[in-house]
Amino acid sequence: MNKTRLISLSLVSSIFVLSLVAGASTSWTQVVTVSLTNYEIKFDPPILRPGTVTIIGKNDADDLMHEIRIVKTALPMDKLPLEPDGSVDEDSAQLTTIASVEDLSPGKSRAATVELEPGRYVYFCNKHNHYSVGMRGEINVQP
Ligand SMILES: [Cu+2]
Repeated sequence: MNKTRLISLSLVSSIFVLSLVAGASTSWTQVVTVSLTNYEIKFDPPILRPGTVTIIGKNDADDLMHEIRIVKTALPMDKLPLEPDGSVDEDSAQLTTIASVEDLSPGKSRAATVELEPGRYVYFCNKHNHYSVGMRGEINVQP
């Protein structure tokens, strides 16, 4: 093997490694766990990168059915428009649902995958009055 051939081989392998790294960064999926207990909802971590996010909802409550809803809105997390029963008005023009994991029975887990763009999102449980008693929070997607 002469010297020219060696150089071109090492160039090829460098390009191959670079394309592997680039491919990995575009297909990287973030995994977030959302745990729901009796009247608490926790999003971990609350700061995410833009791109594909798999949200795993885990209902750790004793006997309450929960759900997870993620919306895009300009409103503060505690000022979403409400229905008379204290649940969030999901049809309001002031919010757009981005993802949801509905009807999570106690002891169950379920996942949803969503594409998140940079910005601020509000998440909550919208079973009965769970939003009004504090099952809500905010996440930030930062480039
Ligand atoms: Cu709930």
